[in-house]
Amino acid sequence: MNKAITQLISISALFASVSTHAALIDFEGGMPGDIITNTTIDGATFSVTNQGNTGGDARELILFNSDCTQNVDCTGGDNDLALIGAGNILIISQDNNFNNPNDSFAGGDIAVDFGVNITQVSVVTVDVGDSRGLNDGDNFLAAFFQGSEVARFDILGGQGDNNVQTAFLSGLFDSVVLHLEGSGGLVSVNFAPVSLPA
Ligand SMILES: [Ca+2]
Ligand SMILES: [Ca+2]
Ligand SMILES: [Ca+2]
Ligand SMILES: [Ca+2]
Repeated sequence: MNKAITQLISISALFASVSTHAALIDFEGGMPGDIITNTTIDGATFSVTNQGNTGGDARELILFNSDCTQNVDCTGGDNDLALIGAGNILIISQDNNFNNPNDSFAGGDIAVDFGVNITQVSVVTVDVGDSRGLNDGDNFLAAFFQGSEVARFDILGGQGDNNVQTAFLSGLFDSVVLHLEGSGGLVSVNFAPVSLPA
């Protein structure tokens, strides 16, 4: 095999391995109540810390159906997570009742480990920084490179129930953490890999 073909193949392989990691994760691949803790979706692994427990077991990351009518029929009485059109969103379960998903009032840190270096991420949230007296920056999205924080986006406080916000970060990092002081849901994660060398 000549050198040009070898290079072409290796570039193609690199492109393929990189492009598989660019993704919009919207949690439509599962069902409400599915446990997402330590699950990998499109190359990104979701985990949670500092979320407390149900009185027994650690609170799990689960899916919640946000296509419910505000003030009427959301599971677990969580009408403040209604966001018509968003379908499944990710929450920290209050009580690990997977038949009646309900987000936790106690918050926690939802980590997304991309497994590769990325350059930008957008995280859409619902009901984060609601009317519970939280201030700007109490909730935030932080980016980490090899374990060190490199950037932070402060999510606004005092925005009311059902508010939707987008946290955006760019730079070079391999994981992000969504820090929640209280209740709220993660609607989507959109991330881009490092670009190929010219
Ligand atoms: Ca709630
Ligand atoms: Ca969704
Ligand atoms: Ca709740
Ligand atoms: Ca709320």
